[in-house]
Parts: sequence; structure tokens; C-alpha cells
Amino acid sequence: MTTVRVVVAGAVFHQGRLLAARRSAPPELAGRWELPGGKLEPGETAPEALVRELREELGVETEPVGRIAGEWPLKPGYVLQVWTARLLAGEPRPLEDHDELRWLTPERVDEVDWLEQDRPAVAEAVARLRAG
Ligand code: 523
Repeated sequence: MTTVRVVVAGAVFHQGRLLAARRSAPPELAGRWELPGGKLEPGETAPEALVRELREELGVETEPVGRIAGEWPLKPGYVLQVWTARLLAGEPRPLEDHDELRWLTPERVDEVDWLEQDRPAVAEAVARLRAG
């Protein structure tokens, strides 16, 4: 039996903006922008993993709000799921895996080079941001 592993990413909202993070590794993904997150660990739910990853990578506390419908294939054996999340505390800093962060308004969301697999979820996140 093959188990598909889930990577969870967060569309983090704060004051009408969406957080974008530029990857610093691996070489084939470095320089591209993503919704930050990471792999689920055994026994974790996706929202639990998201809170942990955003704490480890960015030093912030967040609250997952709702899942963005869909699942996007990554490398073989991995799929991407995306949740929206609110920033509760802290100022995001690129502590690991990223070298730049940006808060994007809906009008400016296309100014960074998003990973292809993140684009559908980014579009839906922006629609939710615009809707308030
Ligand atoms: N993606 C991706 N988009 C996206 C994330 C968070 C991850 O396409 N928004 C891909 C990139 C990697 C895989 O998912 O191929 C795992 O993401 P990664 O490296 O951020 O997961 P971590 O932090 O759990 O990885 P390790 O700690 O290195 O195991």
C-alpha cells in the first residue's frame, strides 16, 4: 500500500494582506514564492501541523480558519492542502527555509513568482481576502 503524504500550507491573512514567503531551498525551488508550511508529522492533523510549521519557520502564532477546497500534486507521494489562517501574535521572520517575506495586498499578489502548485490556492485566498 502506498500512503500519500500531506504537505499543509497556510494562506496567512493580516490587515487585508496575504503573506508570501520566498524559498531558500532546495535549489530547484529556491527563489520561488510559496504559502509557507510543511509536511504533516505522524499523528498530526493538518491544522496542527500548520500551526507548528508556521511557529518553527516564521516565529508566529496563528489560528487556522478554514480549508481551501482542493488538493494539488507535488513530487511523487506528496499532495498539497491549503488552509487560511489568521495571525494571532508575532511578526513573521524568515527563521528557516525562506530568505524573504512579503505581505501582499490583493492588487499586488501577482508581483511575486509563486510556485505553480500554489497558484490555485493563492487565487482562492485572494478572493476570500477581497470578500473580507
Ligand atoms: N511545497 C509546495 N508548496 C508549498 C509548500 C509549503 C511546500 O510546493 N506551499 C512542496 C515543496 C516540497 C514539499 O512540498 O517539495 C515539502 O515542503 P517543505 O520542504 O516546505 O516541507 P518541510 O518543511 O516539512 O520539509 P523538511 O523539514 O525538509 O522535511
